[in-house]
Amino acid sequence: MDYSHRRHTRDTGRFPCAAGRSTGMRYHKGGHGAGGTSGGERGPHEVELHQNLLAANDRHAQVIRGLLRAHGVFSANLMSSPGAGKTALLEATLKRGLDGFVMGVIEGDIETTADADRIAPFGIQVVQVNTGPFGGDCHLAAPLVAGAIHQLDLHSLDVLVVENVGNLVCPAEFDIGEDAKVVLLSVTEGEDKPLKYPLMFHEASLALVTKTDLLPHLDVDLGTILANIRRVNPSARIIPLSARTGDGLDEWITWLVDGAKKARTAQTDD
Ligand SMILES: Nc1nc2c(ncn2[C@@H]2O[C@H](COP(=O)(O)OP(=O)(O)OP(=O)(O)O)[C@@H](O)[C@H]2O)c(=O)[nH]1
Ligand SMILES: [Mg+2]
Repeated sequence: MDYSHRRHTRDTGRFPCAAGRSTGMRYHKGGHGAGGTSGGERGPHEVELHQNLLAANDRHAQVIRGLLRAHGVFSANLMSSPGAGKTALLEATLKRGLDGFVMGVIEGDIETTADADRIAPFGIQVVQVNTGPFGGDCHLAAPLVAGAIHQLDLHSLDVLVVENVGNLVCPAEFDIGEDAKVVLLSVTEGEDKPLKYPLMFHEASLALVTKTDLLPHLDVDLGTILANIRRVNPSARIIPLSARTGDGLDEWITWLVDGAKKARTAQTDD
């Protein structure tokens, strides 16, 4: 078999992303040279615009980071393929509670308010952002998140969870001012995904292997999934869990609560 097409991925280092579609451009983060997003060469103007757009994103991300720190809010950016169980995890988390800490949620999707509608009954602050009106980007960029944060009362929050647009590649390329990137991989997606889509697993400090209740019905080996995540990111914390049965939920909630405590301490120290 001819594997020569693999060179494109190696050459660009990171992966193609539809980011910037609203500007008529395709770009992706990296500084890995000027390799085109689909194998073509980038001209100097395209590279410059690419860099300017990412620099603008990072400036917004820094403003968000400063704002959240000043309010003592711990923030996590949940990223995964569509349907890996991000919203179900948030529902289970809110059902269980955060030991007195208060969580707010930003829901990111291309279209619909379906996920915010699922979170709203818990009576917490939730803002839905849609990328559809801005070109339908497959990820949240910092300016959009900044707009959502301005709709929240940060004084009354301890934790802010941003559920990114379902996509296993692009969201990892954009800093949105979060304290931690969290990747979810459901056991139904197969063992090889960390190796085939390494960027998100590489960038995340926490990996949640979701839907473990389904393992008895699948031909996948949890040990192999964990080993593949570790191959890409040996230092990532990994928590297997099931939003359905609650297995692993306590460990995830403890991670969130620890983050909230640290953010509060850091705010006091400033
Ligand atoms: N069996 C089982 N099903 C789950 C679990 N978590 C989520 N699901 C199901 O998986 C499907 C997708 O879950 P969502 O929470 O909507 O996934 P998502 O990642 O938020 O999806 P997008 O926002 O569209 O990217 C739903 O049918 C859930 O009921 C779990 O722990 N076990
Ligand atoms: Mg969702």
